[in-house]
This record gives sequence, C-alpha cells and structure tokens, in this order.
Amino acid sequence: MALQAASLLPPTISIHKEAKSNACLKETTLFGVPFSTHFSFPLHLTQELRKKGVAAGIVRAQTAATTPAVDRAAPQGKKTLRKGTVIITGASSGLGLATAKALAETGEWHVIMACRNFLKAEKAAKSVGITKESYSVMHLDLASLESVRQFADTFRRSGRPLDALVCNAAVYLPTAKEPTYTAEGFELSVGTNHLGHFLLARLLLDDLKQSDYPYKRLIIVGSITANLGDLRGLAGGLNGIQSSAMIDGGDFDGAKAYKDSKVCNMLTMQEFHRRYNEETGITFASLYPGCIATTGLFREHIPLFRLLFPPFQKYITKGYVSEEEAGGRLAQVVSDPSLTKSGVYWSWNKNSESFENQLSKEASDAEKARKLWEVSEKLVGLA
Ligand code: NDP
Ligand code: PMR
Repeated sequence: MALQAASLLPPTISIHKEAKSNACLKETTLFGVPFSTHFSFPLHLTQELRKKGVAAGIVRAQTAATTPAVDRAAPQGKKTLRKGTVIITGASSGLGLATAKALAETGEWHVIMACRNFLKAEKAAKSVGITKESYSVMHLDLASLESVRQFADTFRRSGRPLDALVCNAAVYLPTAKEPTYTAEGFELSVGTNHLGHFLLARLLLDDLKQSDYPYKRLIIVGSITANLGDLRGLAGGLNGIQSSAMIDGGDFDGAKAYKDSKVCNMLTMQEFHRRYNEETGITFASLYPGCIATTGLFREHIPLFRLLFPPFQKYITKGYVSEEEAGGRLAQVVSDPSLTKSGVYWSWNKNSESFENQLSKEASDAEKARKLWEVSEKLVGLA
C-alpha cells in the first residue's frame, strides 16, 4: 500500500514509512493549493462501512436514568448502567454529527451537542433523526474563551454528570492569505482547535473526575502532523502583532496552522494522560478517523479541490471514509468498554479494526507537550 501510494505521488512529494500505516508527504501543491510540510496519514484504509462491526464496538450496557452509574439493586444481581452523558464539540456537522447520531442510537448516551450555531445544530440533529430525548444543544464558541467559560458554567448548572468529553470541532483555512483571529486575538485555527479545547478540557476535568461511570474518557480528534518548531510564535501570543501568527514563528500559512493545531491536540492528549490518568482513572485518547473527504472542513478550499478531493480519496488513494463510518469509529472510542487504554492514538485498518497507531516524532515529543501545556495555560488564563 505504501508503495502504491508512493507511485501515485508527483516527484516533489516524498513518502516514508512512519508507523504501521502512516506516511509523510513533503512540499507540493494539489489543485493549485499548497500542500505543506510533514503531512502524515494512515495508508491502510477501510472501504465501506461495516456497520455491524462498528455497531458491535459500541457499549451494550442497559439503560436506566438513575444515579449512581451502576444500580446494584437490579433484579437477579444484574448490573444496570445509567445513561452516560457525552459532550461533543462541533456536533452540528460532519464527524461530530455522525458520532452524536451513533451514540444516541445506542440508547445509552445523552449527547450534549456543544455548537456555535444553535439553530444549525438543532436542524442537523433532526435531519439525521436523533430523537429529542437523547440530545441537548448547548452554545459553545471555541473561538472565544469567554464562551468556553460560560459553556462550562452552564453545563455544571445543568446538574448532569459528565462521563465523556469529545474535542472534535475544528476550522481549516487553507486558502487564507492573511491570518484571522479569535475574540482574544489568537490566530483562528490554533485558537479554536487547540486553545479553545485546551481551556474547555481543563475546566471540565473536575466534572469528569467526579463521574461515577465505569469508564470516563476525554477524546481529542487528531489527524495529520506538522512541525511546531520551538513554539516561539505561541509563546509570543500568536497575535500577529508582537509575535508571529504561527506557532513556529514563521510566515502565515493557513494549511499549516490547521496541521499545527492538530499536533497540539495530540500533544495535549498525551500531556493529560501523563498528568492525570493514574490519579483520576480517566482515559485520554486521540484518533485518526480516516479521510472524511465530504465534510464541511473543506468548505474554505477552492471549488476545484472540493469537487476532486472526494473522488481522489475514494478511487485513487482509497483513503476515503464515509461520515457514518467515521462517526462509528469515534463512537467506538467513546464507548467501547475494551478501549480503555489511555495515552493512545487510535486508527483503523482495512478490516475496520481499531489498532494503536504510532504517533509521529513531532506529535510524541514529551518535552514539547510539557512546554505546550505551560504556554497554553498562560494564554488561556489558567496560570
Ligand atoms: P466539519 O466542518 O464538518 O465539522 C467541524 C465542526 O466544528 C462543525 O460543527 C463546526 O461548526 C464546528 N466549529 C468550527 N468552529 C467552531 C467554533 N469556533 N466553536 C464551536 N464549533 C466550531 O469538519 P469534520 O467533521 O471533518 O471535522 C471534525 C474533526 O475531524 C476535526 O477535528 C478535524 O480536524 C478532524 N478530522 C477530519 C478529517 C476529514 O477528513 N474531514 C480527517 C482527520 C481529522 P459549524 O457547523 O457551525 O460550522
Ligand atoms: Mg491527502 C495516500 C493516501 C492519502 C490519504 C489517506 C490522504 C488523506 N491524502 C493522501 C494522499 C494525498 N493527499 C496525495 C498523494 C496528495 C497530493 C496530490 C494529497 C494532497 C492533499 C491536500 C492538498 N491531501 C489533503 C489536502 C488537504 O487540503 C487536506 C488536508 O490536509 O486537510 C487538512 C488533505 C487530506 N488528505 C488526507 C486527509 C485525511 C486530509 C484531510 C486531513 C484533515 O482533515 O485533518
């Protein structure tokens, strides 16, 4: 497969084996748009949704709207599990919506759709047939730290326990020539995808700790990797004034800013694991869901890219995964009782079986993860 993929590449791209199923691409352009450094992705990819296989991964606990999590007084000593509560950011489209649907359909989860556009989220939930009693929409704009704080407060006041948090939302601005900024003045991709989620996860960690659910999880959606350098741009505030808008201090590059934010997501997951897994029993994990070429993530790309990307992934790279299948994968990471290992980056092989993927060198740099944590804490006002 690696050879197959390599033979498809123009000469300006080099591929080398990174992990069991990862490859790295270097500088080139596709459909006239820069395709920046250190692009890595799984090569063993599934074709069509093996719905039964995916569904089988989802927890088969019985439901009861009671606390504590396990009702030991159930008849014949049978343990019943209350409905779990999961928060999914960016559940108004794509992977987040498909995951919300997959979890809600089990009848075992109440899904909090944490979205910036309330009406869009409501319509989306209805359009995919999520039943009224299995979801709520709560406003969250990750591009505003104030909104993140408000969300955490509102959630706490709802009185619901928190059993799983899925950091899924993202923006991708590959054609932007100039940086744009969050409410607090951070470059938008890293500000939303990393800093917004970093604050959210930190604020909700106590709620997760308090959950009495048999397993509690914090999942951060990962993807391709880029190089963050020595974080000088981030340490300078990522505001394009005193410092660069790029984490590595370089010139603005929208595609790289997204990839930087994804490395941050994966480093953050591992730092959470190192700091809190043992003490709290929370599972911290990340995943590569596959190439879901049809989602809204590519809305800012040029029209030609949006037209050609899905067939290119479907028929040439064979990296394409439907939203439904990817949603099943993320739902599995949230709820499969066997996926309790923490600090792991999940991927799927061509038989739709999950496996622990290796992280790239950049995404597994423990020293960088620690530094990123400390700088991010300062930027979001936690230190
Ligand atoms: P979508 O664009 O379909 O979904 C992104 C979601 O994030 C939307 O619901 C969007 O809300 C939300 N969002 C964006 N900005 C904010 C914000 N400021 N506050 C709150 N929510 C926000 O993309 P995908 O489903 O593809 O992406 C989901 C995740 O999957 C991302 O983390 C992405 O990095 C990852 N991923 C995707 C891959 C792919 O091939 N598509 C591959 C690998 C990883 P709204 O609906 O209002 O725009
Ligand atoms: Mg890629 C060989 C397999 C393969 C896979 C699995 C992906 C996934 N891509 C592959 C190959 C190639 N891509 C090749 C050979 C090229 C050059 C012709 C190429 C180009 C390319 C571009 C320009 N690919 C892209 C882009 C994007 O803008 C997408 C991106 O980086 O979004 C951030 C993208 C992606 N390719 C993938 C995946 C999963 C993406 C989206 C990554 C994400 O959403 O996080």
